[in-house]
This record gives sequence, structure tokens and C-alpha cells, in this order.
Amino acid sequence: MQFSSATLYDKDECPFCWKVRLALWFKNIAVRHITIDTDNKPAEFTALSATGKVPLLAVGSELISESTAICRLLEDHAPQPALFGRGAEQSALISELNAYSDSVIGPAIRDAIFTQRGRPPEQWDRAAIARSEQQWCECLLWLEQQLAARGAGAYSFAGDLSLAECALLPRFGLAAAYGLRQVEQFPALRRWFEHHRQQPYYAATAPTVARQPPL
Ligand SMILES: N[C@@H](CCC(=O)N[C@@H](CS)C(=O)NCC(=O)O)C(=O)O
Repeated sequence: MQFSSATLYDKDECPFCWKVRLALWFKNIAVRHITIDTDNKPAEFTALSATGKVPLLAVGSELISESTAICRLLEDHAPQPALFGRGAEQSALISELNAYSDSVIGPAIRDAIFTQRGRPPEQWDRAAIARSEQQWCECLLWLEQQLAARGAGAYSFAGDLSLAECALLPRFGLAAAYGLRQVEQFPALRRWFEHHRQQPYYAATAPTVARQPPL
């Protein structure tokens, strides 16, 4: 597969796309990025995509959708650094955290983000924001336990930096950008997020809205 001519159909604030952008950065793989407006999908994109969703990676004659499948392909192409872990136990934990990020954290915080995006504050659904805050706190409680179990001062959820960070950092970045700041109450997570937010990969991959949000 020739990644030098690969194209990522991408969207700035999409957390799944951000996950793939992080994986590309860690693997040091450069691709062409085409931004898709998912409210107004161009025919070029819909013709290629089976799901109609971003991210979509076009590499050679292959078209791969689903962020985790794309990251898996990147891992096969460039095994180092290993983002899917070493050994069965670590791989299982990484898969669990990746799935938790996609299927639990995403729905927990999305209403707060969607009601604020592109709207003036007087139009925000405050009840939806309050619900997201509550659900985000429940996610943070579980994640704090996971990270604390790794020992004081851990900067990664499983082994070295992994797909878990690729999946979770976008959720933390978007939550903070849209005013969900409960991470302050969770010392291990706060330290983890602050650490990664200072790293070059964060600035290189973050959407505009998440570049300099206050914690
Ligand atoms: N499970 C997919 C989810 C991708 C996804 O939901 N992408 C959203 C943007 S964040 C999208 O393309 N939505 C447009 C649509 O569903 O029409 C993945 O991991 O890549």
C-alpha cells in the first residue's frame, strides 16, 4: 500500500477523525487531507464512502472507513510505535478504552457540544448541557480509577502511549472546549490531560476550537 498518495477525508471537529490524525502523527505518516462538510457532502465523497461518515481513508484502490479500522491499518503498515499494545492483556485494555471512548463518552458529551456549536448562548439547551455534565462526570470517575490503577504519575492508560490516548484525548479536548471542565476534580486525569495538551502532537492535530481552551 502506498501511503504517500493516501487521502484522509477528514473533518476538523470530528473526534473520530482527530483519533486518526493522532495515529498518523505518531506513525509519522503524511497523507493528503480533504475536509468534508458532513451537512453538505460532496458527490466525490458520497461516491467513495459506504457509510457516508468521516473519517474515510483512500489508499491505492482501498477505501477504509471506521476510525479504529483505519488505525489498525496504520499499525500494520508502520508497527512502531505500537498503538494497539503488547500482549493480550494490554491489547484488551486498549480496545476496551477505545470502545468506551467511542460508544460511552461520545454520546455522554455530544448534546452539550451540539447545542452550543454555532449558536449564541441564549439559544443553548441548558438542560442538555446539565445532562452532559452529569454523564461526563460519571465517565471521568471510571477513567480516573483506570488511570490511578496504573500508578501515581501515569501519562498513559495502557503501557506506552496507545490508541487509548488517540481516542480519549479528542474527547477531553472537545469537552474542555465546550465548557465541560469537570476534569479539574480528578487529579490523575487532570495531570494526564495537561501533560498531553502541552505536547506537539496535540497542537498539530487539534481542531481550531480545542487549541487553547481553558481547563
Ligand atoms: N464509528 C465511526 C463513527 C464516525 C462518525 O460518526 N463520523 C461523523 C462525524 S464525527 C459523521 O461522519 N457524521 C456524518 C453522518 O453520519 O452523516 C468511526 O469510528 O469512524
